[in-house]
Amino acid sequence: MKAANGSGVKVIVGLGQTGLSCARYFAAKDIQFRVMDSRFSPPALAEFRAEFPLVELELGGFSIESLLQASEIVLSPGISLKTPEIAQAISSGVPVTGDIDIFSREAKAPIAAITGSNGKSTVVTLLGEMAVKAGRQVGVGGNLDGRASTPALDLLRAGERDLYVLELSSFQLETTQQLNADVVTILNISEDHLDRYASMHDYMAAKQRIFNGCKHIVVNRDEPESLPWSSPDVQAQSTHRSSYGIDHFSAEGASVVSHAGQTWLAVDGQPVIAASEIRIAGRHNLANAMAAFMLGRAVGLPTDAMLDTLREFPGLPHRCQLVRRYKGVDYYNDSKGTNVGATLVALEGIGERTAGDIVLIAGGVGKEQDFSALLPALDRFVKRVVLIGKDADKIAHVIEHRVDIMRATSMEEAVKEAFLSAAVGDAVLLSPACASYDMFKDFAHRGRAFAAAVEALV
Ligand code: UMA
Ligand code: ADP
Repeated sequence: MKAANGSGVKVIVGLGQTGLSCARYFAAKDIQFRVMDSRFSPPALAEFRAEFPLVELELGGFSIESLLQASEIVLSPGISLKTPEIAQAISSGVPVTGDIDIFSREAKAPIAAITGSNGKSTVVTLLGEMAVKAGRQVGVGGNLDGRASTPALDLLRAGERDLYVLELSSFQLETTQQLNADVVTILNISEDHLDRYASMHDYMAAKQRIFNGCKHIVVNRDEPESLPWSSPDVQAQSTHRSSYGIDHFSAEGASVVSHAGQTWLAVDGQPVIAASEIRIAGRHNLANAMAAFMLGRAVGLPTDAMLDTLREFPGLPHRCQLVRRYKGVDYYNDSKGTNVGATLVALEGIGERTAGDIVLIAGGVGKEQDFSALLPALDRFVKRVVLIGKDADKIAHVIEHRVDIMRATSMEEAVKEAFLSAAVGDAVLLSPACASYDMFKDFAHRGRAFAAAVEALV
């Protein structure tokens, strides 16, 4: 691999997982590049130095001179297009792209792409499992978190595939011009990332880019936001559509029906599986199951393999996961509840199945969300909220007149407060409605801290 010291080369901005995957991709194609990151010690630094000792790195800031000389900027999702140096380079005519656009140009197999505010990882993993069960060579990656995460471009290195399943965040879609996916869906929209976007409109506009160039759209009939906008930026006019919905029945696509005294999932009006047979529980997971089924159908997966997977898939950790029952109280870890929409679903799902009340542990980085949307569910199900994290005051300001609140400075303290507040038949739920990075490495770290604190009670 040649080192790039001059101008007119690609500049990869960000040296996390995405930046490293882009570097590997360019190196394999013998394309010259350089890398910059605003941090002095970005996460992929050691791996990068080991793999590319000769490639120039600029750390500790974004140099506008280097950006203006770039033939193209390849922007990592963690960096907004509105970052002043990036915005200046764009207005000077430097083209900007992201890993997902590059991936879509290179991928030789069909792409199923999933976005939405909540449920992405569940649906992506479920669809991946369905494809495996059907004997397909599937590559699953994108915005998936933790150990499951493979940046899109790294999927191309893993040999031949006959299907790709990508989880896409609004951040990744910002730099995606033409995804050209075979099937796409926006699962749902609720407030999130309003610390990055000026408005919900901006956030939704980023998500809408998933439709560009797609062949088939799976629509959630219960969520009008899952439909493509008719705007010049969204090119999805002549695509095939199929749909699913819990509240809105349709004789075509997936619906929920009453059959033999039970709730069933129906396809094209015919019951195919009882809801009770689907292993992931709760109404939101029924929607997730239907989404995965309709996406799988669009890429030709056989029905039997998909239904078997629905019977077997246990769900992902940190999503409404029962940690244990102790002294008659159930302790649930929903650390992946990182926005108000997810916490509402958790409160409703667990509230319905709990005889007593919920003690909720919430708080963290609030991402400028409107926490008043939680009030009706707090009124209905919650006897006390234990607040943690950076935006505890902001949340308290909105909810304290309606529900009893306490503060804690660590997860151990929060769990102890919750334990003292809960009575037999109650549930303690960690569903923070916030991001975790003020106190934890990520949501999984937060979930493990909760589980450890619960075990410590015992
Ligand atoms: N950063 C800087 N300076 C830089 C570059 C990045 O401070 O020069 C910061 C960003 O602001 C961000 C962090 O570093 O806080 C990570 O950014 P990144 O773009 O380097 O991230 P990657 O390591 O490439 O990981 C990204 C996704 N992360 C984000 O979009 C923040 C991962 O999704 C994804 O798995 C990975 O690409 C592979 O596709 C994680 C995530 O948290 C799970 N996503 C957000 C979410 O789901 O809410 C969107
Ligand atoms: P994402 O990858 O979009 O963050 P996950 O599948 O990881 O989605 O779930 C994140 C959170 O959202 C969890 O707390 C989960 O209980 C909740 N959730 C999952 N599916 C849905 C859905 N369809 N609607 C609302 N909330 C959901």
